[in-house]
Amino acid sequence: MLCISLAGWLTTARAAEPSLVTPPKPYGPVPTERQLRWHEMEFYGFLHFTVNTFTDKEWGYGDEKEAVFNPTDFDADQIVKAAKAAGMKGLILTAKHHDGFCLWPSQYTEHSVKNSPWRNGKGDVVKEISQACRRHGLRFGVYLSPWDRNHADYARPEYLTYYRNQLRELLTNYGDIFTVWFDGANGGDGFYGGAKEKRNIDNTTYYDWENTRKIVRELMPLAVMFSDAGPDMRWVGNERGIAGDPCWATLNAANRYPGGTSDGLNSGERPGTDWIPAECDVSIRPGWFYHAKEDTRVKTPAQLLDIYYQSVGRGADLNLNLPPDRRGQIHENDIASLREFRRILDATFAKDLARGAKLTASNTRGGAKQFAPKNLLDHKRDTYWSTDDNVTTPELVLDLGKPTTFNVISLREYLPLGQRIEAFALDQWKDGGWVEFAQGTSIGNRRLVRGTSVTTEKVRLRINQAAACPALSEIGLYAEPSSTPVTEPRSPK
Ligand code: FUL
Ligand code: CA
Repeated sequence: MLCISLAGWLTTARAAEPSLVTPPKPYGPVPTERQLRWHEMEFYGFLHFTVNTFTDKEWGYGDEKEAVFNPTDFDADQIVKAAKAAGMKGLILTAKHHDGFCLWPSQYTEHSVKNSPWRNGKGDVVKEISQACRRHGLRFGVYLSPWDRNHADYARPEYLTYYRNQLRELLTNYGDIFTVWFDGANGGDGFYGGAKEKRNIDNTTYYDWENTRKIVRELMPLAVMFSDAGPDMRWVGNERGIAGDPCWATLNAANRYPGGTSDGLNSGERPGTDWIPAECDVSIRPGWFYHAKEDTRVKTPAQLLDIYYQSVGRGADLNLNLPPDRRGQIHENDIASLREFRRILDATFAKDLARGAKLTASNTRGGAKQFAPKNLLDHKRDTYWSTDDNVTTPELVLDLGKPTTFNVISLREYLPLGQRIEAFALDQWKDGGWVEFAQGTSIGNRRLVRGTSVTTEKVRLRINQAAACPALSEIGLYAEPSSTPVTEPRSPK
């Protein structure tokens, strides 16, 4: 008797108090708070700007006169507004590229804007861009090239002190910094204070990365650090902006370092010891720096869309480079391409055709509301559908109530519980039966399945393989405007 009434009480309590159903345990490595913030950005930009802009080079030798840096009409607001209009959530400026010229008046070198004619030597590009970012609601980050072809001490221990002093300057004087971008390039030869010789360093030891990274953690605890090897996000292994398929957010970080092997970076490693998701960096033009001869070679809206679907749409973040020209502004051709790219994305994602759909899942964790399928339609990352621990291949049906046409499906996993889903398929209801129209592997922060249009009343998502019961926070259906341009042939992988 007692047993029965106790059981009855438990059942009632469970229904009224869904928190009694415990959430799934995390699977594998999981993102940190700073990484979660970064995942939410999805799309931001690079600004490659320095003496190269005026010498028409991609890599300065380090002997450039400060006098060559002289933008005729530098306009930080124009630059930041162009990025914002494109939908970027932040900008990363080359505060110092390989040539060693500093875009801020560093107290540790004479090789900077302070000895240029621009703003009579009183200018500070880092300051102007960081402040414009703040004004327009974008986050700001810095690229500080470890390789320095100007500095006399490069390759000696003294240079490391110089490099770290500069890092401290950038992280102390310019407000909040969302990322520090550590490049892995080292081509050997350079000016090096007049020595004009080849200087090779051992990438595994010279920069003492462990201690260099501590400076960032100390001064800017929420900043994410980029390099080939993380620690917070990794290079995707190519400069075309294309993530692997699959693209896992996990990697085995041991024995990796900036400039080290690119094996495994494109697709990540599964199951992987560390959460180090991919960043896809690519320039809107062939080069990273502005060259007038490339004014006609700006990527088209169709090419930018392909890149977006193959980067953001595979769970990575996209870092698209916009090189300011000799005026110190983003060229009109780049702006025109970005504008059309953004217009199409906005038109695509303005309406979620899955909104209002009736959802039925083959299993819901503990039968609890907290883990119910409707969490998939609220556009909130922190609510999700999950299943009982032993159910790793559930199905979900979306009843749209009427024939609906779409060609993009958006999925997101609930990242704090790790990357769990390994394979899925999508079916449409057609002539009284289910017909598969797409399949995929990794999801992570986001998977955008983009294909030809499907018209159906019902869609079924099948999780075919998962390392642990799935935790999915979003499913959405979208239609690209019929006028969307396509690249012919589709850009190669
Ligand atoms: C590379 C550099 O060598 C390029 O100049 C550019 O900055 C690119 C983003 O990273 O390693
Ligand atoms: Ca949700």
